[in-house]
Amino acid sequence: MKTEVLTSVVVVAGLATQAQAQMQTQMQATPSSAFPTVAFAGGMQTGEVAITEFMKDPSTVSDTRGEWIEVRNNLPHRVNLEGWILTDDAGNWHVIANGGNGVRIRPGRSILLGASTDMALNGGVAVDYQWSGYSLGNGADSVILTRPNGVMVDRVAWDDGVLWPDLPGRSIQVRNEARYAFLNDDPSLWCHSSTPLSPTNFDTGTPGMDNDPCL
Ligand SMILES: [Ca+2]
Ligand SMILES: [Ca+2]
Ligand SMILES: [Ca+2]
Repeated sequence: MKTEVLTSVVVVAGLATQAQAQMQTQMQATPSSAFPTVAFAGGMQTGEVAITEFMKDPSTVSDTRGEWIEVRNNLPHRVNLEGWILTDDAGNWHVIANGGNGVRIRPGRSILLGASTDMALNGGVAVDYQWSGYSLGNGADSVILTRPNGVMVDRVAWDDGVLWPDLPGRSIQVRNEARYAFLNDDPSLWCHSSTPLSPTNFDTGTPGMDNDPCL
């Protein structure tokens, strides 16, 4: 895992801002046994799970049915999100709960958290977990994933199309080589997806799969 992280950081360094170059130095200085915990503008992000794609503004279905977030397990073992908290900078929050049955992600894989698990209503997307009382703003907003003890695992905060991709009907996805909690703070490492969600839904996204290349 450690090797994979560092390799990815080196790959991305070619795209990097000065801040990322500094981050790379911090990463390499991280003790070998610990998963790297990095301080960034939004605070510490432990990064064992990372937000890798989100659909904030679906066109084919309503936002209340078609929003979703792709989250990836960057650890070499399974992670259970039950009890973790989805929140944002505006104070909205939702505790991930599944009656004690778990909301698990296999190592190196992703699951979708979203507004609806009903594929007949949500545009045909295989959402694994349905939130309530939570939504993704079409303007500036953020997604923050925290552990039950309040430790921030990842945070992604987007603007209203100034630095961030902002087209309706198209998911926003981080470069595959940058799918880590600290790198995904940089809007220049995100782009729109290009793959239609289904033969009948021309909104785009790569839910649960590697992201489309950023051209
Ligand atoms: Ca929305
Ligand atoms: Ca982040
Ligand atoms: Ca994806």
